[in-house]
Amino acid sequence: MGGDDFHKGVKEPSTKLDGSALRILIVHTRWNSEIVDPLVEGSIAALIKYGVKRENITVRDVPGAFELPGAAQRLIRQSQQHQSQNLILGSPQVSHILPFDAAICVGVLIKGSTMHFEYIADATTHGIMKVGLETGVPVVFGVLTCLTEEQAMQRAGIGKGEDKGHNHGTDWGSAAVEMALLGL
Ligand code: DLZ
Repeated sequence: MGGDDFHKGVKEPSTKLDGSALRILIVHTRWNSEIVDPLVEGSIAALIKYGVKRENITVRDVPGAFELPGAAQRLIRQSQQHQSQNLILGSPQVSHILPFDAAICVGVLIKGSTMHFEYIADATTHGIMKVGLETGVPVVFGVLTCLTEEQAMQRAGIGKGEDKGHNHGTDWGSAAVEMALLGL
């Protein structure tokens, strides 16, 4: 470990990922949208790189990070209910509504001068983990918890210096495909 060959971040997956049959949900915040939007774009670019069809990517927004787990849970559950209704009714009219195979929650929390950051970060992190475990659908944690705006911009690939940083959204997109394929 360490030295010149140290690989910071996540390595490419060891097996070829084919996301062409997957349906992915992205829920993102409107808080800090100038940083969140490139992260969402990075996630979508990675999903498409791994074969997910653009029409099978659903993007929804919520006000802030605190709302991410609740919204993700409702949208995942809704998609699962549509599927069981289809199975019961055998209805060809609604058979295009299929459950999501994975979700990505995207947001950016930036520390302020009060305890707000700590409470929201804690609730959001645990909430997102819980949604994944309770619905059985992998939910990728795409929330940056940064001390400064500059840190967040670096992690969205829009840093102000010569080094623009790395867009972590791309890692979240590949994680979603990889985790979704574990269940197929
Ligand atoms: C209130 C608040 C604050 C102070 N900071 C952020 C932030 O940095 N990022 C974010 O996504 N949301 C923030 N919010 C909003 C809360 O997440 C939430 O939307 C509100 O408290 C309403 O429930």
